[in-house]
Amino acid sequence: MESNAETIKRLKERLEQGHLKTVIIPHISPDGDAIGACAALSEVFRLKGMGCHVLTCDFIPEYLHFLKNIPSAISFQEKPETCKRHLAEADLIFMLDHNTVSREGYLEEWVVSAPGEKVIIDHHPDPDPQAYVISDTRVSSTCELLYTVISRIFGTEVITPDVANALYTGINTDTGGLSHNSSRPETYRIIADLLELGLDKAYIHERIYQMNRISRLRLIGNVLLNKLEIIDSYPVAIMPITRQELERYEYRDGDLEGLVNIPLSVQQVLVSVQITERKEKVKLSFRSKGQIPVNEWAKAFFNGGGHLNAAGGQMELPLEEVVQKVKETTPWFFEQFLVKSNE
Ligand SMILES: [Mn+2]
Repeated sequence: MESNAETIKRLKERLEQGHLKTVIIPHISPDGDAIGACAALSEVFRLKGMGCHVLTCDFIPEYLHFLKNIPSAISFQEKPETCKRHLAEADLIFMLDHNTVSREGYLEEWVVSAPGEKVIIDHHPDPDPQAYVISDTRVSSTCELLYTVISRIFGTEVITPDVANALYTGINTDTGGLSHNSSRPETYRIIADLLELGLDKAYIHERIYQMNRISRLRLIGNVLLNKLEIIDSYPVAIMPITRQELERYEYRDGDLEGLVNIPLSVQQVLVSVQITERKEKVKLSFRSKGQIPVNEWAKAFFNGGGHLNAAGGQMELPLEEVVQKVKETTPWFFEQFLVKSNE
C-alpha cells in the first residue's frame, strides 16, 4: 500500500499542474475539526490563486462562522444547483474529516457521479479507496494531519495566522480541549509550530468556549438535571433528548457539542451515550474512557462507527425504542468487551 508520504508527493505533483478547480467538503453535521480543516485548506488554495469552493450538505454551526472562508461556504440545502455545478466542474474534490462518501448526506450522489478525482484527508479507520487517500488514525484530528499535508506540499509560508487558527480549532475541539486522543508528542510540536506561525490561542478559546447563549446553557442544564440516567448495574450514562426539548430551549446547530463528554467526569461512569431525536432520525453519540471500544457498539447495533473512544450512530425508530435498544444491548457490549480485553 502507498504510504501517506508517497500520496502527499503524488498530490503535490497533481496540484503543481496548475489551473485547478477544487471543491472541499466536510462531513454531515460538521464539527470543529471538519470545518477547521475546510477553512485552513480553502485559505491555502486562495493564497495560491486556485479556484476553491467549500460545499456542505447541511449547515455549519454558528460558533464556527468566525473561521476564514466559512461564511461563504455553500449549503446544498440552500443552493443545490450551485453545488452540483461546482462538483461537476471540479478537478479535485477534497473530502475532509470523513472516510466515506456516505458521510456527505445530500451531496453523496453528486460527489460519486462527479468526474473529478477525490482526495480523502482523514483520521477515521477504513477509508474508501479513492484517487488520493491520506489517512492516519493515530493523529488527534484531521487538522493535525492537514498541517503535515499543507506544509509538505506548500511549505509553512502558506500557514498564515488565519490558517494556524483554523488548524488549532480542529485539534482543540477534536480532543475535548486536549484532554483525550492527544498523548502523542507530535501533536504538541505541531501546536508549537502553529504558535510560531501566528496562532492566537486565547482568541480561539474565547470563540469556542465563551460564546454561549443562555438558552444553550439551560438546554444542557435541563438534560443533566432531568434526563441523565445511569443504566442499572453498568457504568453507562445515557441522555435521551426529545425534539420538544430542543424546541423549548431554542436549539441551534452545535448547541449539544461537548455535552456527551460531561457524564465521563463522574468517576464510575465509563461510557456516555447521548440519544437525540432529530427530524427523521434519532442520532446517537458514544464516548468512553480507556480501552472501551464504543465504535464496536455503534457499528453492531446503531448503523454507525467511529473511533475507540468517540463514535456515532443513527436509527430510524422512535426515541423510546432507541433508548430501549441501548439498554438491551449494554450487557452484550460489556460481555464482548470483557472477552476481548481478557484475550
Ligand atoms: Mn475529526
